[in-house]
This record gives sequence, C-alpha cells and structure tokens, in this order.
Amino acid sequence: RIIMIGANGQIGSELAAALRQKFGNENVITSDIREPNNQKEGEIFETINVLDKEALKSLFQKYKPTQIYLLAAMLSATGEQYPQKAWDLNMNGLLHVLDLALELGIKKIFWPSSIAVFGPHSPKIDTAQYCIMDPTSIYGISKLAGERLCEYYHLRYGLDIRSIRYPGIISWKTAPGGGTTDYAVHIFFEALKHGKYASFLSADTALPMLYMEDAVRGTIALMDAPSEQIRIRSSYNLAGLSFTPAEIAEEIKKILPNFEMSYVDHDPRQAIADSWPASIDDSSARKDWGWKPRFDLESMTKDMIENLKRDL
Ligand code: VAH
Repeated sequence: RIIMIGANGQIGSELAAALRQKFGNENVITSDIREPNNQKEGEIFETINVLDKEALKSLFQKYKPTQIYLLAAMLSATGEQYPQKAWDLNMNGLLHVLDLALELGIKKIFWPSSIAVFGPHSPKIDTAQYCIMDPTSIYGISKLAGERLCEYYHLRYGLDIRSIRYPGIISWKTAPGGGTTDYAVHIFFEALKHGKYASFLSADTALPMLYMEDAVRGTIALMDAPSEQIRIRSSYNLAGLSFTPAEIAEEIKKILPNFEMSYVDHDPRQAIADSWPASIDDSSARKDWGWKPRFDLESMTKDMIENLKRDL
C-alpha cells in the first residue's frame, strides 16, 4: 500500500494516476496540504501538512503503508522568494518521513531530487553522476542536503530509499508551480491560446528536460527494480532531452507556423537557470535499472500540442 505526500503537484498528480492504475485505488492513498480539485470516485485522499509530524504519524498508522512517495516541496523560483520556508518544507518534511519510516518499519521510500543540486562549478555538458556540486538556489541546497540524508538513512538504518534527480518536467495535465523550467510548459499553453509567448529565459539557455510520460515510467521502473540493483542511494541522474527556448520555439513553429516567440530580460529565474547544467549524463540509471527515455523534442512537442488542443 502506498501513501503519496504532495500528490496535487505537477509530478504527483500524474504519478498517482499511474500508481492507481498499477496497484488499484484501494492501495494508493494520496495526500496534500489541501483537497485536489479533480478527485475521482473511489480515490482515497487525506489532507495533511507534511510538517505536522504527529498528524503524519497518525496517517501512517491508519493506512500502514509499505511505500511512501514524498513529493511535497517548494521549487526553485518560489524558494528564492521564501528561502526559510523552502528549507523548512523541503528538509523537515523529508526528516519527518525518514524518522517515521524508521519508527514504523516502512521499508521503501521515493524522494525526488533535481538537477538543481548542480551549481556554477559543476560541469555544464553531460554532467556526471558524481562531480562538484555547489548549488546556489535554496531549493538546490535543500535537495543536495536531502540526498545526503537519504544516503545516510540507507547506509545507517537500511531504509530502501530511492531517488531521481529530475530535470525540468514537461506535461500538459497539471500546470507546474514555481519552477524555473516551467517556461517549457507555459510556452505550449500560450502558443495555443494566444499564438505567442514571451520567454523569461534567454533564447540560448539550454536545460535538461524530461517529458512527463518518461518521468512517470522511469520512476516506477526505479521503484520496481530489485533493491540490490540500486547502487546509488543519494539520487540518480536522469535525462530525457535538452533544448533551448529558441529550439523549442522552432519545433512549435513546425506545427503552428504563426507562433511568435519573444524574450523578456532580467527575470530572476535566468540566474537560476544559468547555474544549472545544459545536459546530463544518466549512464548510471541506464546501467543499474535499465532507464531509457522515449520522447525527443519532436515527439514531445507533437504530443503536447495534440493533447492541449483537445484539452483547451
Ligand atoms: C524547478 N521544475 O524548476 C523544477 C526542477 C530542475 C527543475 O527542479 O525548480
């Protein structure tokens, strides 16, 4: 039985749907700080604040989960507006889950890290699994510290924690919130609604990205793999594709020829993006548990526009 915390977010909402599909509604309890607006018949949801450790303990005792997915976090851009809140949520939320998992004997945990753990002195191209990591966003700092904690709780206490350093995730079902890579989602909504988009990242800002279908499939593949195959207990690099705002604009124009792209300067998210890698080496994930992305820029753009057209 799975409890997912932070299930209303961009990744949580689609990962929860996939887990319900795989394990059945009765085995997947979703939770978040407030009710979702799209709960379906037969789905179990619980309102929870991950920082309320007593409430979290009662939730775990009520459902006796064998797995926890902790997706509650404040992302990079919002984190720079409220750094103390971001640290509190991202770190204490994780600590509560780790300590309660120990106390209640919950074996398996999924916790997302991010390419935000890399910083200005990390290699920019094909950034390795192990390299210099000097994150400059509070979000990246909290994710790097979180990786260290996850590895510690595995080595010291044997918790089966598994993690992925997600790149920017692109999806159409749930709008992302407070990220730096969110331009690559907004651009599709704007292209279809208004035929134009003003990017807050400069034309040549290359960032590692991943289509939601690949992200969900990869996460479940990681969690399904036999424990002895999981050699990395900090967090796995994962990459799908890398592109710049100019490149995704060109790809959109192939389908929507009248689409107009423009660029706004001095957005604080530019500095965050500039501190991150342009592309990621995910050979460890490929070797250890068979990771392989399926979407490239062309197929992702096509899929996004087809689905959004129908949805809008
Ligand atoms: C963000 N989407 O922009 C998240 C993610 C790598 C990017 O961490 O903050």
